Amino acid sequence: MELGTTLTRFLVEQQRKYKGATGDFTGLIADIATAAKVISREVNQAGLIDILGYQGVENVQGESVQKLDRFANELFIKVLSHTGHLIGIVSEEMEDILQIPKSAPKGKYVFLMDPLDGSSNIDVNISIGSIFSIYRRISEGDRATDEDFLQPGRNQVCAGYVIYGSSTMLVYTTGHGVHGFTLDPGIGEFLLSHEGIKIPSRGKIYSINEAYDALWDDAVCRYVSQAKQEKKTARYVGSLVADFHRNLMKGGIFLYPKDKSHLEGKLRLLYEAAPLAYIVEQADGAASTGTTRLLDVVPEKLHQRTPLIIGSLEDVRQAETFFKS
Ligand code: AHM
Ligand code: MG
Repeated sequence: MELGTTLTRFLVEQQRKYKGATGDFTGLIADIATAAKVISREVNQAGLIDILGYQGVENVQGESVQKLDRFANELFIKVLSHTGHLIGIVSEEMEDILQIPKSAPKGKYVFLMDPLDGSSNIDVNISIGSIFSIYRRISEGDRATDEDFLQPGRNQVCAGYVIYGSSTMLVYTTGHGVHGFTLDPGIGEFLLSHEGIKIPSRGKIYSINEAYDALWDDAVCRYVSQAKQEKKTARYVGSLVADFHRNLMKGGIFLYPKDKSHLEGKLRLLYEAAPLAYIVEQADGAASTGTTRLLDVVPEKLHQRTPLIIGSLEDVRQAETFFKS
């Protein structure tokens, strides 16, 4: 489709193209885009208004929550609760499942999100992002249950992220390729900028927090030294969406393995790793725990952590040989 097409028109055309499409995603993605525009505006103004700084509370992972995290969480909930498409929401910012209120129509999907990932970077003007994932519910009845959310990533029906960077972009997949839209702030519309994104099968970049090298397993040490021998270059923002987006565009590998102080890894399976894994596979890349395809991991807990190795297909396959040996 022509570059510059609005997201709304693209969604309508996609809905026409795929038989059996109900329009559920057209509505959901349009609503996600609305929330993204508001968050984008707030992120851009964060340096101007007194919205920075920790609020003095901790989220379910025991980390400090910044004001914009909470704002983004509440905004997504407000925008998505009344669409009629969802039955429940899980967020990094909430310990339990949020049930769609009794007053609102219920739908057949569940929504998972990290409403504002990398938020410690906001006050130093580094890109941050929102990540989301959608599954068809499994349970019946008028409440979402754990089993609706504890599905392997391969069951996702939609996943995406928004990056609030030098420009704001929305990137998503519904299983028919990965498409990217750039926000034109002048007209307030997301415009098609990247259709059918494919990640190069090999990249020059490796991204890992090398400060943890003393804590790494032998496999990680050996892989990173191999990457250096191959004259790869290191890039690590420390903001997952930014590190992932750069590698998706240019080719490369991102690793957040488990180590002696992150015994299960750091990143969350359901709303950080799995959505990006679905996107990268749709872009012909790969995602792994080191030994297992990430999308095949069956979650046991809503806020479960996982090791993550993600990026260009050949780079990820090569890294896996170190973890499997
Ligand atoms: P957050 O969800 O608390 O923002 O933490 C997730 C972030 C990711 O964006 C990033 O990839 C990772 O934490 C960086 O962790 P580290 O500082 O240990 O390298
Ligand atoms: Mg996060």
